[in-house]
Amino acid sequence: MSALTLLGLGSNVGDALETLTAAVHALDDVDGLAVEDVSGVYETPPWGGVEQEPFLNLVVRARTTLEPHALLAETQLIEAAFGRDRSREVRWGPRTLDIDLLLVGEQVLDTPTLTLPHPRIAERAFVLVPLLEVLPGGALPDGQRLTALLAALAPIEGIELVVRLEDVPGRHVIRPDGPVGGRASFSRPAGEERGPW
Ligand code: A4P
Ligand code: MG
Repeated sequence: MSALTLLGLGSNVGDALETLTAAVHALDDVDGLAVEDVSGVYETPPWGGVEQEPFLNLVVRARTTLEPHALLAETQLIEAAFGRDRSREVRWGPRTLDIDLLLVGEQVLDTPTLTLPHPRIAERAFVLVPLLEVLPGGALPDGQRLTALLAALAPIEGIELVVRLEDVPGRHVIRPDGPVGGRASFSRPAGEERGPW
């Protein structure tokens, strides 16, 4: 049985677009994780009070057979592979790559190393805007609708769609077994009337 998982990616150090593109590929290469869809890439004002460059953010929707801590271990390996050095970081400061586990199925967890859903989804338009793109009609496990959470943050300023990865020449995000042609290689499943869970 696989679980639907939503991962939030952010970068504001180095070539953020290059990093995010490569990170999506790296996620898809993880055994037990298959990327289904990727949101647009958004430029977002820094959240959290640290003065720093704007971020690029996107959200990945994937299926996973990994249990959440194993998934976190994989995402942290990818963060490290992109040069992230946690020992030199300021909280909510600049990042070459941050990967947050936003949702893993309907799991609710609160352990020293992993909290699910991610505890700051509701405060972050930079998460909710791309998340809604790949999970329209989505809700948190406690039933709160993502649209309601985003509406509560209004007015939202400074979040701009920069590009879709599939539209960047030479940076196509292509699944080896994906469809040929079409808009996105990570296609949305047809007819999701019942909601994604
Ligand atoms: N951890 C617990 N739960 C989770 C989870 N659901 N997903 C633990 C991922 N990690 C989780 O992570 C610290 C520890 O949290 C991990 O070792 C893991 O065991 P972290 O990424 O260093 O920091 P954090 O405390 O999780 O903070 P958070 O909320 O992820 O924020 P960051 O990463 O510090 O924020 N502004 C914009 N516009 N866009 C951004 O992407 N990013 C940051 C960096 C600040 N401002 C931003 C952005
Ligand atoms: Mg994080």
